[in-house]
Amino acid sequence: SAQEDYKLWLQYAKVSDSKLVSDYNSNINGIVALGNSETIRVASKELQLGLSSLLDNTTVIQQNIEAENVLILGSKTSLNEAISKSLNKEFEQINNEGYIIKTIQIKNKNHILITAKTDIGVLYGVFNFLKLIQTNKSVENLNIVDAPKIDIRILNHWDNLNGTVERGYSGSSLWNWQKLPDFIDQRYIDYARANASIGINGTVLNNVNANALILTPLYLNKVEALANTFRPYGIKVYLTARFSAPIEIGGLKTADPYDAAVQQWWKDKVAEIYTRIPDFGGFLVKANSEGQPGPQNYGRNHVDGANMLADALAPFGGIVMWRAFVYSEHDVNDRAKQAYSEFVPYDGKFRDNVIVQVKNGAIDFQPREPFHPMFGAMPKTPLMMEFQITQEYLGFSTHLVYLPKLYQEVLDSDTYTKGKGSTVAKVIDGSLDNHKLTGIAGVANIGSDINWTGHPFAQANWYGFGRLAWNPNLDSEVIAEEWLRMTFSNDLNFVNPIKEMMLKSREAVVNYMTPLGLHHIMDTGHHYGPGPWVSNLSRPEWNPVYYHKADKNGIGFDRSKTGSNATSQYTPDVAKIFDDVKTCPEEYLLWFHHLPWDYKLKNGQTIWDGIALKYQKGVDEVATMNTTWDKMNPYVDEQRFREVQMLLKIQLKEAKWWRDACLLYFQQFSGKELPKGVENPT
Ligand code: GCW
Repeated sequence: SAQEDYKLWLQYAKVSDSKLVSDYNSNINGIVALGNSETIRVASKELQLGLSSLLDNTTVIQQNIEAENVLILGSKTSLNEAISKSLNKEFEQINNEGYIIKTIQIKNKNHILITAKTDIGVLYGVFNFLKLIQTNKSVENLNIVDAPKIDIRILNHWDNLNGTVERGYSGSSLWNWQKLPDFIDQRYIDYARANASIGINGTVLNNVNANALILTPLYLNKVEALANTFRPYGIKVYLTARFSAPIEIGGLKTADPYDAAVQQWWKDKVAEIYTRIPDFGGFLVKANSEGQPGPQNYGRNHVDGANMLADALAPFGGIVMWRAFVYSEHDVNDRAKQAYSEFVPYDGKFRDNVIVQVKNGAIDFQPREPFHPMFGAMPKTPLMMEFQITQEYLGFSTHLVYLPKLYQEVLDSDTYTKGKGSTVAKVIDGSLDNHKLTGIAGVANIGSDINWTGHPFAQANWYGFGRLAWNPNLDSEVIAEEWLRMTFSNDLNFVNPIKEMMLKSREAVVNYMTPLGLHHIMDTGHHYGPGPWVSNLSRPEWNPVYYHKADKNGIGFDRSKTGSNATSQYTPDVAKIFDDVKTCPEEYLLWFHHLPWDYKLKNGQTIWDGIALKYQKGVDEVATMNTTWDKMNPYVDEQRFREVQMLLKIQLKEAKWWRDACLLYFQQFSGKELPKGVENPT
């Protein structure tokens, strides 16, 4: 029902196995919550909500540990000394946000303790304890010690102040600026609960294509109300800073970062924000990219701009997340090279409280891109990851695509900057170059739709982003399984086939949209559906033909030594692999090489046949997704079952649309017949 749609992975559906229910209940005879912060209050409330609905366990909060099998929650300082000491080893293994869930004995009686160094850690522990029950795991002899590997785990909302969401496909913005600050929508609280349950600890409320008005008192008053709402859940609020704000709302003539009045304006503005929001996180900035103002407007550079804002934030502990997604209209030889060229020379020049936010690939959130060459290339600068959770180029909220597969592929990629094993994950968790400031951002797919994300399965991408932000080494398969169990059912007749469907969905979309390294051939502007043909957009790099370069001689973008030489931005070990058409992984073949239509792939097929068969394979995979889902009626409530069924039917229709459009278009150049096995255009 609509309720289930809304509840995300916090369904807390009654555990169906009665033996399990009684096992759980025998371990939970009461709750003792130590401490009286707002966070401890929401943690015990969540526990009561979860236990009553999962187990009909209506145990109440008790003052003393009298019974056996009490659930005790509280941070280290609230524990009695003996218990706290007995956990010294565990406490040493966690940071401020980590947690411990452990079966302990007090006076020979068993209890479950959920503890941490901070109350927020306790809240994370509570959600993870509930997850054990949600996924039908045992709660006997518990000994779980877990802590996040990345500090800033943050959502980026591309939400405009008028309620629209740039690249948002699930309704309008959650933030009701008109009713704030006095009206606190229950959605804000449920948003915070959902995020806290997966460890997300920050949110940028507004679009990187920024409106300076967010920094005026009128809006800051509303932002403050949201910050107050999110605080108990450990979520800090951040804002985007429009670089020209000193002119637009400050009445200054310039926004030049070298101008003393401009510097002072930002200092005053930041101080004003902190009087309202003492734990304000900082600014996210898109500057000198796609028409946004920035330091280059004044002949200054990224370092000048970022450091000016960093200096204003530093006294309060705030940070600047400065985006590397820049490309100018002037150098269009290869757009993929621009971020690296503009940023790498500045390595080591940014203040300590600046972190450079880099998209996972060098173009723009494609179904598949090789990892961004900036990862590993700026050892003296902390870099944070920017993933897109909203599916701008992957079928909006209509297509089912399980993105943690994509995220994991990027995180596991090896930069080789310090030899084998220098993965992107190690760059962003700070371990490769010893950085203290670490972060990972996801461009949110959340909106006002009842189910938050438009597609019921797009909830898994929000969930999976949070889980990988907590621990970038987690396996996307494990994440899919826990999400399915919490969101739908623990029945293996459901979990196993649907997990497989999710895991295959990412490769399916690559196959039916952009196989073998093709990219950015979506229809221009909105990026939905195929559009590999010439468009009439003014800038060449907005035109799909710029990316595939198909002609009578072949197809693909030569980024090797003989072409744009973008390969040279990778470390020599990696560059060598990509450069040589023989060693270049075939999934990136046309990303790095322009090849004749009858070039032979490893399996003996020509490029033309290979492309055609991949498109067909993508269609076939979506057909299989449909038949798999059609059998799931018994395990899913009627509404969600039908929603997914209708969406998968559209996805199949559109996978064929992609195949037919792209093959008919490319066929003009290849001049070849479709190979056997590829359906003729319908
Ligand atoms: O992917 C492109 C989008 C723009 C977006 C930009 C960016 C917010 O098409 O809508 O602007 O990237 O990341 O800045």
